[in-house]
Amino acid sequence: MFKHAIVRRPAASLVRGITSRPELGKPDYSRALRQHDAYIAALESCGLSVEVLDADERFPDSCFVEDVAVCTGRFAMITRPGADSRRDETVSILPVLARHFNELVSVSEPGTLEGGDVMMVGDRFFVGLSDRTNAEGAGQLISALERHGYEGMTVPLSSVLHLKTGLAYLEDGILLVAGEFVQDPLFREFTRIEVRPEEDYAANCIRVNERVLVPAGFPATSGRIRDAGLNVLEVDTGEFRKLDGGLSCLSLRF
Ligand code: CIR
Repeated sequence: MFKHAIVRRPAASLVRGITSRPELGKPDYSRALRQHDAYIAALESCGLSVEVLDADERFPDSCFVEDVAVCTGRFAMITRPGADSRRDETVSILPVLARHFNELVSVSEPGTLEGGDVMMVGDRFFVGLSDRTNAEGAGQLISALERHGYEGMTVPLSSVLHLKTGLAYLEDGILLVAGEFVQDPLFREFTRIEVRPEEDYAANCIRVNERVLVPAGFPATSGRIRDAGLNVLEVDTGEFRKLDGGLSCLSLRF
């Protein structure tokens, strides 16, 4: 059960954020702010108290706050983003998390880790090895997890930006899978809901208490999640998609 979420307002510098999809165009800032308002309202409707941090113009990607920390039930880890332009986003999240967690640990050099690469499945954590998260960073997280009685394992990625770009754990043994993960034997134990290739962006959903937040505009995926008996809430993230960002990236939940 999640009680809290932390989000950061998008900065106007968002238009200079990192993207692998320039053909989608630059985000429209006022539309992004409206979508962010609706995202906060969606989290609140799931019973969360949402702490809204001020925009930080120095960092165009800083609204993707999921990447700067990993929050568990027992401790939080401040990451060390692999993207150079995002490296110092962690400085301002530390005092915020210190108010919520008794124990904070940090990834140290030469480790890199981004929260989008970490998927929590009960007491187990899957950690993607990506262009942003290296073996050293994943190893530091897994050691911290093991010290706190959790388990962690790495997952090599081939084409997605982050692990949760292509996977979402929806609780109750249900895993949403897209692309390179559809046939991956590592995830055979789960009841899998497959995301069609043309809807692959919709693999980034989040289960928040009794609901599953699904990006708006992906009817096959939301239909399949509903068919599994889950309560879907659609949220428009179209402007964030232009920067490879989705529903999970926009908050820290704990
Ligand atoms: C980036 O490339 O870092 C941002 N434009 C998008 C980050 C998305 N975060 C996530 O998937 N957790």
